[in-house]
Amino acid sequence: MKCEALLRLMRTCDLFLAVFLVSLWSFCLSRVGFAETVVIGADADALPMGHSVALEATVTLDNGAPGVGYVALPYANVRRWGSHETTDGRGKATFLLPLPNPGPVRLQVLAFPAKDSAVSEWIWVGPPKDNQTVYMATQFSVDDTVRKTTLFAVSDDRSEVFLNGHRLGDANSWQKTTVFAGIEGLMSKGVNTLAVIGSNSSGPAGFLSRLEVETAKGVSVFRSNGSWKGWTEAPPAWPTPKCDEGSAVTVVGRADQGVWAATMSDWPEMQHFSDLLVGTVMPDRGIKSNTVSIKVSYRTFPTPEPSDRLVCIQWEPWFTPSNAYWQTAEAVPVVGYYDSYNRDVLRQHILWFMDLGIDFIMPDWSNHIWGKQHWDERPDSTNDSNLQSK
Ligand SMILES: [Ca+2]
Repeated sequence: MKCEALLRLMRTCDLFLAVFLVSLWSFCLSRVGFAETVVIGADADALPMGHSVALEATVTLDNGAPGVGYVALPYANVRRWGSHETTDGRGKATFLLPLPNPGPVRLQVLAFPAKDSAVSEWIWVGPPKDNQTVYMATQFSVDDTVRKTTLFAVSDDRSEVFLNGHRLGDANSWQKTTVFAGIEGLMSKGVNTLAVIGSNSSGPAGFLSRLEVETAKGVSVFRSNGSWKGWTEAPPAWPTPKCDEGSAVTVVGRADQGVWAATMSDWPEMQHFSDLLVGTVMPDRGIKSNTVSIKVSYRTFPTPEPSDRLVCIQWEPWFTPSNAYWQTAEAVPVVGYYDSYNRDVLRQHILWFMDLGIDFIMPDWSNHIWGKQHWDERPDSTNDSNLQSK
């Protein structure tokens, strides 16, 4: 119906007017879904230190629809503070933010559009071994002329990448994404083959890729996953093997989980992990909310009555960049992904302990000296600069 109307328009109107209207229509379509605002509100404007304020953020698109599935990150005095949340079907995310420091606090929320729910997976051939070389490949069909192709790849430790038999180059980092752009000339309509020689020096091993293929019909994404085939020796016709003959690769994990996600900051499918960490300064990205100001007052604690019963809590101060990673945690703490030695985190923990009537704490970092006969045998992580400096 729209096409018929357009044809009639082009027959009867000036051609330039029609071109202008089509351009305007395309522009309007491209604007649909573009996020416009984040508005926040709090349930209090003053509270005692260590108490929590309830904060609600609402993401609204410029067409008035709710911004669903946005990642919302709260900030206190322009530093990350509090759990990160995803906006619901009404475009809303709610936070319970404990505020440990007396004085004025300016709260803001940054929102980022949700990434694809599907992510690429780290793959390998069998269990990782030291000084190992493996061969992995996938075949996929493209049913239209290819306009643009981009490959994103990460490897632990190294990979040599081939597209339809042509060597694209190496992806030799597990911390930084290697991008192969402008490779559409190597693509063809029909079946294409992406092949990788993976090498592992020691420890964990994996390869991660995302291939974006643009045609007139849109962008198709081909991810590394369990559909790939793997070999321990180069198969016949390498690097364009028949992929119906290999064994399935081993799926090591999702791109946004596991040990690699802790340091890989530029993978296109992932929220920048560093943005989630407590204490990080607000970046100049994302959609910024209004500011809500809260006055946090100082308070004193009564001296406990003498008692023949003492309450102790075991406290695990092991969340540091070189020890436990939050990517493997099943939940997000109320204060967010924290460093145990962040001053605000320590202060809030102590305020909670005091309100709970805890008499003393037992810090546990025994994992650092587990199984050792002597203090001098302690591992490097015991001497973490975070522990020493704080
Ligand atoms: Ca390795």
